[in-house]
Formats: sequence, structure tokens, C-alpha cells
Amino acid sequence: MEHFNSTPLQIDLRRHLRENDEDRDLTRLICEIADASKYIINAIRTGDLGMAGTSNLYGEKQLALDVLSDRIIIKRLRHSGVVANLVSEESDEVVSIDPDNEDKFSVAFDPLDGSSLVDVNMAVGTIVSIYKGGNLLQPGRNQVAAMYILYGPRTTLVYSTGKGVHEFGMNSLMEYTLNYQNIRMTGPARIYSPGGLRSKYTPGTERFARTLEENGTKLRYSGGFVPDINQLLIKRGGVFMYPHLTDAPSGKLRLLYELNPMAFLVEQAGGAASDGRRRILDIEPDSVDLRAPVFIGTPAAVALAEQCIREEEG
Ligand code: AFP
Repeated sequence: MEHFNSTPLQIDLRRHLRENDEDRDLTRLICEIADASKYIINAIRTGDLGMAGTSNLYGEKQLALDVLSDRIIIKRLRHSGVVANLVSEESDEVVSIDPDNEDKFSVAFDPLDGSSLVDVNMAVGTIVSIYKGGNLLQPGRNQVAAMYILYGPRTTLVYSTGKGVHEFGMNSLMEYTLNYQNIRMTGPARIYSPGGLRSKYTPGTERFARTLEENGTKLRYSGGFVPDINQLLIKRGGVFMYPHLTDAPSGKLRLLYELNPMAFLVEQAGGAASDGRRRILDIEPDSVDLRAPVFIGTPAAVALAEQCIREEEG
């Protein structure tokens, strides 16, 4: 019996990039990261959860998986031949590979976002932000691509190069094949993901959360940024927030590694992303470890958050 590796209708990641006339080096970079995810999947499924003992820039103990995932991606990027600089949420400095080559790409990534969820068997992800040239301190609107890989019950990969948002699923041969292309967040916000302690919400955010609940919006929050954002995209609507808090005015999430790539993807799907007052993608970073508050998802919900904050907090 003849065995098809894949049905004729299945389009794999590399073919999708080529059929969209993507830059050859950018295609190579995206596919290198997709390949790296296969080793991360193996590490998650079989790896040691013991504490690695080292700490990252934010003083958080690094799980072995964090460190291992970081090394897997850095090794692939270092030898890809298309990277100028890279910086990881796990490391504390920019890794220069071909730093002055403006024809190459710079990459900011979180190798395993939500890693503290692995030991309770909840979904985690890799988040990647890609810029042209050597400068990593650019506003997110300058990204040439963003992507994430979601390690959940299924492994899925979502990417955009500015021509829409596309989701791929990993098949039995560990190939990424197209599930949906040009995903659009056209629906209303029927779900919301409220990060941070409610008791620490400022008046504007508190009013926003209360309004959502009064409108019957359902709370869905996993504690993992990648699955929580993915849910908004695949359900075509909803809103995620990790707001400014009374004891943390910049919120928790990192601009370069988490907010910029997700804001790029969500905007490409017709959504919006704000820090409560301005567009996330317009923030001019002055350091790699910048944090910012975030309201991201259905445009009407993000606009409502900004209105509540403006009216309650000036
Ligand atoms: P870790 O990567 O340290 O587990 O943090 C995950 C995260 O940055 C993001 O994935 C979640 O949206 C957010 O933190 C959850 O934060 P809380 O645990 O404070 O809800």
C-alpha cells in the first residue's frame, strides 16, 4: 500500500513561506526556529524539571528546561548564517553573532514562556520577535516577523511576516502543516484573561474588568501568555490584560520578548494591543528588559480599556 507522508492538500511551513514570496533568509530563520522547537518538545516531554540553579536577568530561578530551551535556540540561530544579534529572556545580554551586518536579522525570544507551568502539565510556548539589521532596540512596529510555538495537547506554530497570521499543526512526522491562514479576530470579546492580582488593579482597570463581567464576558486565564493569546486568535475574539498595578506600574510582561511579537501577530489578525494609553508597537525601548502593561485582543475591548483608564485615571 502506497504511503503518503502527507496528503496533497497539506502545505508545510517552508512551502507556505515560499509561496508567499518571503525573503529566502527570513524563510531560513523561521524554519530554523521551527526545527529547534522539535528538540524543545522532546525536552518538555522527557526532560528534567529540576532547578538549573542559575538565575535570569529578573532574578527568577531558571528551570532546567528554560536553560535547555535557551541553548537549543541559540545554537540553531548562531549557526543559521542569517542572524546579526540575538537576545533571550533567559540571558542577561545581547549575543552578537555578525553584529554590524544590516542584511541579517536580529532576534528577541522567550525560549519557554510560562515554564513554571510545565511541572503542572499546562501549556507553554516559545515566542519570537524578528527585526531586520543589528538593532534590537527598535519599536515593535519595525518587526519584519513574529511567531510562537505552542506546546499544548497539540503542538502548533503561528507566524506572520506582515501578510496575515497563519497557524500550522505538527503532524506525526513532526512536520508543521497549514491549519488556517489569514486568521482574523472578527468576533466580539466573549472571553477575557485578567493577569495580576485584582486587589492591585487601578480604578480604570477595575472598571474595565467589571464592565466585561457585567457584559457576560467569561474569564479564561491559564497563566501562560502563549496559550492565553492563542485562544483569542483561534476563537477569533477576546481580550487579555496584564495591567499596570498599584505596586507594579509597568505590569509584568516584557516588551521585547512577549508584548511586541504578540502585538504584531494580533494586529496582523485585525486586533489591537495597548499599554492602556498607547499602542504597544509604538513604544520606543531603551533597554532589553523593559516591561509594560498590556491590553490586547479585540479592538473594541482594547478601546474600552483605554477609555476606562482615561476617564478614571486621567
Ligand atoms: P513565567 O515565564 O515566569 O512562568 O511567567 C509567565 C508569564 O510571563 C506569562 O506567560 C503569563 O501571562 C504571566 O507570566 C502570568 O503571570 P502570573 O503568574 O502573575 O499570572
